[in-house]
Amino acid sequence: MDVDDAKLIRIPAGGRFPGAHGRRVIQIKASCDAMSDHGARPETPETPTEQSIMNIRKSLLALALLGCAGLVQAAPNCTIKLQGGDNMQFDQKTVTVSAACKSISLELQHTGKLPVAAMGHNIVVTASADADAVAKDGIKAGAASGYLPAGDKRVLGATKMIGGGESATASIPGGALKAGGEYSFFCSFPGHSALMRGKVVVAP
Ligand SMILES: [Cu+2]
Repeated sequence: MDVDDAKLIRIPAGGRFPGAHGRRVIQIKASCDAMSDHGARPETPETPTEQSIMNIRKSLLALALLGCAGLVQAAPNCTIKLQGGDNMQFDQKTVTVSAACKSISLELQHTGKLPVAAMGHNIVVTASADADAVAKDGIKAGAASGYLPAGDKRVLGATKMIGGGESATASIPGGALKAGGEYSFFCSFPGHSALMRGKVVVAP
């Protein structure tokens, strides 16, 4: 049987049993093998006290994680962020903002390639009851006005009309959207508002 140097060094009492040296080596080697079979010392708690300390630590960690989630939920969303592509669709059907926002940002990204004249997109926010009429009047207003009637009080917020690869931002003043009111977002490019439309839910 071969015993390597590293394991020989582990014999603490080699000098104390000169006569039984050979047997001692074999015994030590056997216990080293047993240790390496089981790998490192298992991290199971050894006493009931250790067990309960571990349980308490796990509970505290879970509480801390819950606390973080609560903070994230409590922060009001003040951004309406949408993408629209050459498929004439927004990436969302419903967005939620808070009536407590000091102002609400509109952020539009056109992920397509077509130019604004062929596949222009914007974000227009109105009361849901006004959406159809504003879209219709926008078409009358024409391309030069970005397909939106100028100075229209029904338009609560709108970005400019953009083409593929472009982005645009705008904002809605705080308080313009009331909690629980019915609001919609849509694109006012001719023919787009039926498909490119969604709900703005206003939380308190
Ligand atoms: Cu559009």
